[in-house]
Amino acid sequence: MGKDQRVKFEPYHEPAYNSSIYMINSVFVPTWQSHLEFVTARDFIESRIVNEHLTTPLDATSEQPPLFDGTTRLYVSYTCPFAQRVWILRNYKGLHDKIKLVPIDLQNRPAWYKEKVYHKNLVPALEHNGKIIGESLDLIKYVDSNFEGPSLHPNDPVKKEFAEELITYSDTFNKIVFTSFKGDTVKEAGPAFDHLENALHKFNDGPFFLGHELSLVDIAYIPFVERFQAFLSGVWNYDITAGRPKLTKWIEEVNKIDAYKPTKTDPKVIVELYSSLFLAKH
Ligand SMILES: N[C@@H](CCC(=O)N[C@@H](CS)C(=O)NCC(=O)O)C(=O)O
Repeated sequence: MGKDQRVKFEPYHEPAYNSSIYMINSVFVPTWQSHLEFVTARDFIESRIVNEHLTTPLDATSEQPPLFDGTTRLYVSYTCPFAQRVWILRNYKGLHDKIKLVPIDLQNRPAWYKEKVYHKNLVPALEHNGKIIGESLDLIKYVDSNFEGPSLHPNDPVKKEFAEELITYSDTFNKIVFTSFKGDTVKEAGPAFDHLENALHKFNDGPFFLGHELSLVDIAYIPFVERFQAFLSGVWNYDITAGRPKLTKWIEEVNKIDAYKPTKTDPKVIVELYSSLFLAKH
């Protein structure tokens, strides 16, 4: 890719996803209370997701939104997998009204972001109760325990230990796969996906890592598996689901989650971006 050509960062809108802009369940059903007894907590949360128009990312020319005025803000980039973790959780817990999404253009970043908001100059960052918090894995735990809605972190000690182990492993997983892009990709990346496949066998009431309910573990992995699947298939013709039935089912179920759909990046953009990052000739 030439120096002046930039990948256009747009949130992915699935063609089958029937709306012109980022619509989730198209309408809030006013009679939900009468149906409440028939729906699970998950259905209930997803039914509360309101239509959300994603705004244009703020760039070097944009004014800073007021800081610490009582609004809770989640600073993201629409294509950042780390930010996507927190974005999915915020959607899943139905926190659209409680946590305002503030997209940042990382290619043309506003100076005030580093100077006034987050000194590390990274996304995601959460502005809450007069402080700024970063680091996506810490943030998903923070949002889960400091905001309303059912917890996505287990109480059961066995599940809790397994969850912590897998959340910690997510950094290793990412490192193995990202490193493989510069080496013998399929051979080096394969064992990382086998690790996920084996982990998904642990609780047989799946399809998720801790059983039948989505948890923070799934949320930690979703954005990265999304990108790796697109890139490995698009460039190496490597299907990460081949011979991995649990991972196949996990991806299938994850893709049904309304809270996740508007956070997805177009696979073509992933292939283009990752090709420019990892396949550049030196
Ligand atoms: N460890 C951080 C990583 C965050 C991160 O690397 N974000 C990238 C975007 S995906 C970023 O802000 N990059 C800007 C930069 O490196 O200057 C987390 O988990 O939140």
